[in-house]
Amino acid sequence: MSVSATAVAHPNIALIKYWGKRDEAMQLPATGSLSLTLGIAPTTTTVTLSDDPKVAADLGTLNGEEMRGKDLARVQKFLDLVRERAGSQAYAQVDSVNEIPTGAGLASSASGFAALTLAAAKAFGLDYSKAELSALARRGSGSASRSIFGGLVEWLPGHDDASSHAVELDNPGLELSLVVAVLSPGRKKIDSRAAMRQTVATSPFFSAWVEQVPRDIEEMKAAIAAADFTAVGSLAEANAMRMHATMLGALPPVRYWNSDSVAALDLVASLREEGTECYATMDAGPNVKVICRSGDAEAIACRFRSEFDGIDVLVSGSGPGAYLM
Ligand code: 2P0
Repeated sequence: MSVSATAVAHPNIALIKYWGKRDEAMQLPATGSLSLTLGIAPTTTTVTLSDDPKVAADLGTLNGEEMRGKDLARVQKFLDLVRERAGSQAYAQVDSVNEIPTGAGLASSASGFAALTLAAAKAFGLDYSKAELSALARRGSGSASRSIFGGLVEWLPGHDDASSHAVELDNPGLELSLVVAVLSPGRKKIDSRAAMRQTVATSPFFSAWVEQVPRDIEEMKAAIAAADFTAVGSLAEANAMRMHATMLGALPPVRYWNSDSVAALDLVASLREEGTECYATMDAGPNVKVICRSGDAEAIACRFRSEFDGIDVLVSGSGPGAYLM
């Protein structure tokens, strides 16, 4: 009988962003980061070890379609690492279902590699702590280290492979929600890994970013501890703008925004002027995510639906860490 394990993980959205690595091979980030794990749009992944000696490679499906090219190569490289740790020769079949548009700056690689980490660790018999699972997930995709945990999460930059993992933060009283305006569900033109590399190599603003982020993290942790929504939201928005400013300084510039993104940022500013306190954040894509108090989320989502014809608008509160089925 073949060994199989299934895991579920949710995307996360960074309030203080991860942008740039100090070690590409080990996936060590230039700075820490801090995120909220969402309660929507999970990835469910089943890893089945092959007991057929004719199978000589890992294979997979994503949303029912065969994985190929770069996506498959990334999964295979990750499973090579898991095999090495487990002292196994077995190849695996990976079947993954993503309930969010893949590659659209909605953190599908975070939920994807977090679910793959948990399912693969179980199937290959690695008895890992959550911190160890988080460090392993990081090797697949940096932001996946955060989706191992639920709620508010800090990814510690660490000094080596084992120490660069995420931890769950106490949340003494913030009821945060995110409204995700899916302005463009297509695959992004430049993937975040290549865009980060370009930013690190060419943006004259990158050193200022690396100096600023640790300050932003400390300030954010103090705001969370004080349950100060205004401080959390305004700092998250400022940090996202700083990240995009840093990548706009690259050569050639990395610009994920489109004209709808700018219109959405304007709408967030208008809502605030009208008395609904909310703040914007953006990742490696044109979509805008609105950080708000949970009680305001539905009204903000309604407003986005009426201002942007035909777009998907998702609402999410805080979600759980990755778990086995
Ligand atoms: C974040 N992003 O903190 C930032 C903000 C996108 C913008 O983490 O190369 O897919 O696999 O480590 O994790 C996207 O980066 O990159 C990301 P790799 P990943 O959420």
